[in-house]
Amino acid sequence: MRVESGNGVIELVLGDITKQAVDGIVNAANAALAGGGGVDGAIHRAGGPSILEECRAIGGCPTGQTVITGAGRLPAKHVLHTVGPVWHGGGHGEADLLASCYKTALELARDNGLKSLAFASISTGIYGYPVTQAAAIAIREIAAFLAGNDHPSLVRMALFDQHTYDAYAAALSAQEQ
Ligand code: AR6
Repeated sequence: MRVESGNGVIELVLGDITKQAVDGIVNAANAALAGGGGVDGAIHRAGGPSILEECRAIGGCPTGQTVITGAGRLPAKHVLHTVGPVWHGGGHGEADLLASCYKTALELARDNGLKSLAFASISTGIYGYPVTQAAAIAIREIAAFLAGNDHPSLVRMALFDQHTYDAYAAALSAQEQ
């Protein structure tokens, strides 16, 4: 699915983020930037040890914030590591923190001159954020950013399974109306 939005395009693809040949991919990291399972593990495995070395040098990242490294052997040029909230029922600031992940990643991409950016579905795996709610926040934040900025002009969600893809497709269709 591909939709024009503000000064750019929002794209949804069903697939592996480590295969995306874009200027930046956004990893669902943890606050220690220590690597882990899920998409984080896949990115470090495919990209090689230089990404973890750069993460160690940075030291950590608070929830809702984003840092940038190189991308090692990946086809992307950079990895942006954002730290999503763990879902604790929705009453602990989770929505604002998740919105901040998308906003800070997009701003960091812009400030580094990136033209294309691909996100994984932040917080909806191990961190347990309900995907319908997470998708609505992600699409809202991306559309707001594209309305006010020239680049990155291509923002892609790389979604790993059909259920997740369908949730983002529904959120993007709702945003269009
Ligand atoms: N490409 C795209 N999406 C993927 C891939 C992939 N290769 N692999 C998994 N996903 P998760 P979180 C999807 O658990 O919930 C790690 O241990 C996955 O199906 O990776 O933010 C970190 O170190 C799901 O839809 O991230 C943290 O400790 C989405 O990516 C913690 O997990 C996010 O799932 C972060 O948990």
